[in-house]
Amino acid sequence: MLRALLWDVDGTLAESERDGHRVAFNQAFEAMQLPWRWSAAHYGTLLRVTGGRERLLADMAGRADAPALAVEREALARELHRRKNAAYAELVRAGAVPLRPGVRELIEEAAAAGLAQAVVTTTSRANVQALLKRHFGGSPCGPFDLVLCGEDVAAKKPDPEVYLRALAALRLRPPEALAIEDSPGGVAAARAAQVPVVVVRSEYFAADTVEDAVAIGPGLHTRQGWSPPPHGRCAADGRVTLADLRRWHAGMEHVSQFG
Ligand code: XBP
Ligand code: MG
Repeated sequence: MLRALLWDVDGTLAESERDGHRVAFNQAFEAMQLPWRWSAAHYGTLLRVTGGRERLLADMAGRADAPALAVEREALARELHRRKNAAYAELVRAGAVPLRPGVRELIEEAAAAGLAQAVVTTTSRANVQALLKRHFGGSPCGPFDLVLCGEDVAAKKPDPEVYLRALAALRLRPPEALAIEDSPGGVAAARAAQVPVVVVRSEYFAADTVEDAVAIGPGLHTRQGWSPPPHGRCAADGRVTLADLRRWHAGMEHVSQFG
């Protein structure tokens, strides 16, 4: 039986990367008088590295004008990341990072039905708090019972640690939960923790092959384009409902590969 939804953040709750984190990284480069700027396309490649600080270090490894010593690169990445997170929070406050359509409705529906809900993300706590404050106000956790972030784990996704911690904190067995993810790394993390996953395609992972999801589709705002297709009654606005998630979850209809 489905008892909890475990929500990824970047790409799932919000399309936060291209117009949020990427813009904020570029603002941090500018503020530190560095000539580096990440294009939308280059950022797509860099997203294969999870974690903003780790992403900065991966990019510096390929730059002739990055500091030569590892210790200097570490210090620069830390400072850039701190500035990036501050700039990202400002962008979120200004409304540059909306929730993806259908997200709020499903969160509210699941809460009304008594499901536990957690955030399970590799992003930093400051970023999640800014997003939750902007869109949900109130408590620092917003509508969620639990918020686990990059600082809460020793190993970020695709490591399953964040999922294992969420299951332990909510006292759930993996099949009692359903993860909602957008990236192959996020799906791998959930599956390594034995948690079934629904995949909502996002801008940067639209064409990636995803293995081992119970369902995959273009977003929670529509029941069109999902595999397997939802059946049964649909909401007046045509979005994916909790009943759809329950059916996918109950079916555990593992479709091994979506191109
Ligand atoms: C996505 C990420 C993060 C963000 C940047 O996490 O990989 O690294 O791009 O966040 P998820 P930080 O999809 O699990 O939410 O700079 O705070 O690391
Ligand atoms: Mg994601």
